[in-house]
Amino acid sequence: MSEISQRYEILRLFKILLASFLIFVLNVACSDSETTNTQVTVADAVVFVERVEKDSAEFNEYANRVFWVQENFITYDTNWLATKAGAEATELGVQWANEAKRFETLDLNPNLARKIEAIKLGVNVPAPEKEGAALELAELSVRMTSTYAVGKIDLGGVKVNRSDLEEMMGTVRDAERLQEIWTKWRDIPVATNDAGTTMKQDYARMVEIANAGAEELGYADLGAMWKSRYEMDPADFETETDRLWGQVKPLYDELQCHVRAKLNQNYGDEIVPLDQPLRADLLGNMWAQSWGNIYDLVAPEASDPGFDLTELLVGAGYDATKMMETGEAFFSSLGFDVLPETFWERSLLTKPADREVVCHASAWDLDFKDDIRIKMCTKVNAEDFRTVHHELGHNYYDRAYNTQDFLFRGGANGGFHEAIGDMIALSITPEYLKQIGLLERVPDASADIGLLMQQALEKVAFLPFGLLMDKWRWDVFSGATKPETYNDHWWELRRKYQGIRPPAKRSADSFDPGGKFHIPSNVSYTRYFVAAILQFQFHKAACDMAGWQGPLHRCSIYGSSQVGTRFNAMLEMGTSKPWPEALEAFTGTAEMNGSAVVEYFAPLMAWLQEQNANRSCGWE
Ligand code: X8Z
Ligand code: ZN
Repeated sequence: MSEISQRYEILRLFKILLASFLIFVLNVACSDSETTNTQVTVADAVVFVERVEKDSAEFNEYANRVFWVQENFITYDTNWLATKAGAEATELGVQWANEAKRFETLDLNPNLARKIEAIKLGVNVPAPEKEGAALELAELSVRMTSTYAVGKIDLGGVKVNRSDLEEMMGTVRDAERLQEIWTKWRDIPVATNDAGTTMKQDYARMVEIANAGAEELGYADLGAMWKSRYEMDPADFETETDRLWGQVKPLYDELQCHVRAKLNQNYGDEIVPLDQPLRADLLGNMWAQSWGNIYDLVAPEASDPGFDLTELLVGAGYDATKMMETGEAFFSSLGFDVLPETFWERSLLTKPADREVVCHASAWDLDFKDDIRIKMCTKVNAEDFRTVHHELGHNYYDRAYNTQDFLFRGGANGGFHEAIGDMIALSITPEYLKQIGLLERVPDASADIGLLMQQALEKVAFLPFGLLMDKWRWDVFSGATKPETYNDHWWELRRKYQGIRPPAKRSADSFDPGGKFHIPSNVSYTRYFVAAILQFQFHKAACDMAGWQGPLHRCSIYGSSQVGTRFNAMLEMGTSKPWPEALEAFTGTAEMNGSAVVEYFAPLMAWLQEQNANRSCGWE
C-alpha cells in the first residue's frame, strides 16, 4: 500500500468511526418517543400533505358512496359494509393524524400549518392505534345509528314509523297522547339490540374508545378535540359559547315565561303548573328544541299575520321536489349556478315505503366536485320548507369551495356550514312569499309581533338546546358524568338551560340523550348553537349590503346578486383562512356576536316584557 493510499485508508476509517459515533449520539439523544421530530423537514411536510390530500380524497369518495348506500338502504349487509369502511376510515385518519404530529414543531408557512392541523383534527371520533379498536368503534357506531333509524312504534295497535311520530308531536294536542308518543320514542335507546346490548351500553363503550383515541392524538378527551376545531383553546371556546348565551338568555327567559302562561291557559294548572319548568312533550317537537308548531296556542291575539305557511304550501300543491326547486330558485336569484342534473337523479327526497332509511335530513358531497345530493324524508310543511333551505345551504357551500386544495374544502367552522341555508331561510318573509306567488296580500306592520313570535318559537327556543347538547357530551367525555348519571345529568341541563322537565319521572337507566339523532350519530352540536347566532349576523350584514331600511325581520335578500357575490366570496374561502377572517370578509367584524339576534327580536322582547310584567317568571 502506498503512503498516499495508507493515509487515505486511515482517513476513511476515521470517517467511519466519526459517523458511527454521531449515529450513536443521535440515537441516545432521541431514544424516547419524540424520536423522529429532529429528522423531519419542511420538505417532508410538503410531501406528506400532498400524499394525504390525494389519498384522502380518493378514500373519502369511496367511503361516502358506501355510507350513501347504507343510509338509503339499511340492511344487515349494508351495515356490514359501512362498518368495514368506517373502520378503514378511522384507521387511516388516525395514522395520518399521528404522522401529522411530527411536523407540528417545524416552522411551517400558514397554509401548510393549517393543513397539518386539519389532518390532526380530521377524524371525528378517533380510535387508539391498538389492533381492533377502530373496528369495534365502527361496529358500535353503525349499530347505534341504525338502531336510531329503523323500526316502528306501536300506538294503540297501529305501527307508526319514526318520521310520522316526529310529525305527530307537532300536531297532536292531547297531553296524554303526547306523553305516550314521547315516552315510547325514548324506549328505543334502552331496548336490547341484536348484539344483546343497549344503546346506552354501546355509547358508554364508544366514549371509552374515543377518549383513548383522542388522548393518543394529544387531546385531553374527545370533547377537547371537538372544541379545538374552533381554532381556540378549548376552555376559551367554552367561555365564548357561554358569553354568546349570556347575550340572548334574557330573550329566551321572557319567551319561556310567556309560553308557559299560554300553555297553562290551554292545559290547566295540573299539566302546566306556573311554578315549574315546562313539560317537554307539550312544545310541538319531539325534543322541545323548536316550538314553531304550537304557534296557534301562544299567538299574540292582536297581531295575526293572517296566514299559515304550511297551509299555503299544501294549498298550492307543493311536493318535496317543488319545495327543493323553490329553494334552488332562491340561490339562483343570488347568482348561484343551478343544481346539477345528477342532484335530481340521485337525491332521496321522500321516505320510501318499502325499505329502511336514515330519515334525518342531510346534505352530501360525494365526490368533492359536483355530485351533491340531499337525503330527506320531506313533509310538506313550514318546518321542512326551512329545512330544505338549510340542506341546500350545505350543498351550495360544498360547491363554492370545491376548487380549494382538498384539505381546505370545509366550512370556515362547523357553525358556518349550518348557518348558510338558515340565513337564506330568514329571507322567507311575507313579501318574498308574495313574490313567488304563495301569498296574496302582505300583512301590514300590525302583524309584526305575530311574525316575530313565529320566528322566535323556532330560533330563540332553539338556543339553550343548541348549547346544552354538547355541554352534556363535554361532561360525559371528560369523565365528570359517568354512565350511572347520564340521564340525570341530561335532565339537570335541560332544566337549567331550557326550563323544561320530562312529563313523568325518568329512571336513571333511561338514555334520553340517545333519543336525539346527533348523540348516536356522534354529530357535534355546538355547530348549531353557533349557527343560530351567526345566521343573524349574516342576515343583518346582507340586509345592510342590500340597502334595506326597515326592520330586520321584514328584510329579504331574494334577488340581490350584489349580496350573492359577496356571500359567494366568503363561501369560496372554505377553511383556507381562520374563521374570523371569513366572518370579517362578509360582515365586517371578526367576532361572533348575539347582538344581531337581540336587534332582530327587539320589538318582540318589548312586547314579551309587557305581557310578563305581572307574571312570576323563572323555574327554580
Ligand atoms: O340536524 C340538523 C340538520 C342537518 S345538519 C337537519 N339540524 C339540527 C337538528 O335537526 O337537530 C338543523 C337544526 C338543528
Ligand atoms: Zn345542517
